[in-house]
Amino acid sequence: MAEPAPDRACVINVINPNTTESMTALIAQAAQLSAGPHIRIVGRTSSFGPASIEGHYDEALATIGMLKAVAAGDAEGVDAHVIACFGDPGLLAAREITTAPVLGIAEAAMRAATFIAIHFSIVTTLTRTRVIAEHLLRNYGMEHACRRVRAVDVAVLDLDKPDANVRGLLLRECRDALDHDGIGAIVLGCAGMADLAQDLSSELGIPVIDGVAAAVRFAEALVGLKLKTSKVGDLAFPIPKARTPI
Ligand code: 2AL
Repeated sequence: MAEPAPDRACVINVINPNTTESMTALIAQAAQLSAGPHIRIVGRTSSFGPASIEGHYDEALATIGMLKAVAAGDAEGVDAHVIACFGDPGLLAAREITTAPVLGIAEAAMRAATFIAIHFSIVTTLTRTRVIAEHLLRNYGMEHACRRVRAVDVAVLDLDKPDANVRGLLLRECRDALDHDGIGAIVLGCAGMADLAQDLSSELGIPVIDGVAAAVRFAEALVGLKLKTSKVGDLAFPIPKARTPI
């Protein structure tokens, strides 16, 4: 029997909604490493907003730059978008303005966790950002599955600083979660932790889920299934009206 012709390359627009280029490079590399063959990752840095997203104000500002990055990806004809920040800032707004699938890394990681475990814990950056994950858990109907939202108290922009000992802190917090939370999986709560998941998983002997990889693979699956964001009902294009251009 003849082999099916490989699909044309699928292009995924991986948006870092903060304005830090070095973080985009880390995210894009992790995305490409976790993607299947025939997947091309376009890493895109927000052109507007905060250098890192660590609170509600940061999220509100970051949403504008993220939406511009979705529009830029659509103009290039990408097949799907990933919002690579664990607060999934502006996820539903992004789904309104495009027909391509849009995945947020928090939702993707949480859903991946529930496919392979009954309960999970999240390990995020600053204690202050825990409330963002808690709100998402409620919105996504995942409260029952998440045992605890933990933090290592490292700022997003310190994650790649060798002095911050991020691997050591994450290892300690994940081990504590494993010993005390009654969980089967751990979700990492920041895109800037994407390069650490596999190493932590091997060291701890428990699935450690990076949302960037999960979102890229779910995006691939939706593109493969030829499923697009529905324009019927709640995610229809925004109602035309006078708006200040973004
Ligand atoms: C994040 C993230 O993923 N990117 C960012 O700027 N802030 N999340 C977090 N919990 O701090």
